[in-house]
Amino acid sequence: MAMADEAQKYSVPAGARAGRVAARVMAITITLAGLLAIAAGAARAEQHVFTVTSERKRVSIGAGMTYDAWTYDGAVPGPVLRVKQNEDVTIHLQNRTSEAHGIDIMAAQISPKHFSGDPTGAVDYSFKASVPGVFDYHCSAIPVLDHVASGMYGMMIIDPTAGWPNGPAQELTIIQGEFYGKPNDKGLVVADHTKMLAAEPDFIVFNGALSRYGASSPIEIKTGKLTRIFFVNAGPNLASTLHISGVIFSTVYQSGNPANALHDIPSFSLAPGQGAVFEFTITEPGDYRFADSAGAHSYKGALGIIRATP
Ligand SMILES: [Cu+2]
Repeated sequence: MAMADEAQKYSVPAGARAGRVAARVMAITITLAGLLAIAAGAARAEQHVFTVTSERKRVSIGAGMTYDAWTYDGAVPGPVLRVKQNEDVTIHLQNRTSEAHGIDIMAAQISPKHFSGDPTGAVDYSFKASVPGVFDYHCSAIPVLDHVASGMYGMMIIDPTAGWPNGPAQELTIIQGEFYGKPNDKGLVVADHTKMLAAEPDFIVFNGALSRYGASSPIEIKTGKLTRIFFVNAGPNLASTLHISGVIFSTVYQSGNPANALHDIPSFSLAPGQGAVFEFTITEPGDYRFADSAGAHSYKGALGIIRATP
């Protein structure tokens, strides 16, 4: 299961923060200049540095099939990047391929010229995570359609400064994506640009693979506790309408922003590139089917099982 706190391994180690705090405390006994320095330090936002690589990788996409993907860090989707609101974020994208790649994080309010580098060069930029929410990120190299359809997408979570209004929860991260092409006799799905342009995917998946959350590998949660799903529809072409059979979402935060709260919603649609946070509490134990409500989408793979136990 893609637990959201796995993202913390990409963040600044807690020890580094503790060291900075200790340094500030020692300075208190010195001079006025020292005190001013302390004030400046206190105002400085936490800095999160994420180093991500562009890599070609043959990945499993479920049902015995593989795909020659373009990836971040060798996986589809890429890593969950998680910070707190108002923290400073620096992105280092190291390119381990021979073609151009980039990374467009939809939480970054800066010139898009920063998102792509030279064909084989690195990409480096910084921004302030000023708006809370759950955001899509994706490759910015041309054609973007092919790069996203080939696996270059992921999720950034920006936790609100005041925390989530409904408090702690069991958290999940789910990204919906599409694959275009038929498998050959070895199960290798060959990318089909014509189908990408026609917006006719052969497979629609949660977190990169068909049947990732089937009956033999469901998402496991506890009854009676709030569950919070951070969800992004990476597309690149089709809408996603998340529904969990037997569940009405108590709260949906459009774009994952607590300022955009909706209540008692049974299903909710997201265009490509959009995200939302879904909250609910299951009381009765059982297997709960979650799916894209568009029948053709769940038929092509956008479904899974949430298993709730006491
Ligand atoms: Cu790319």
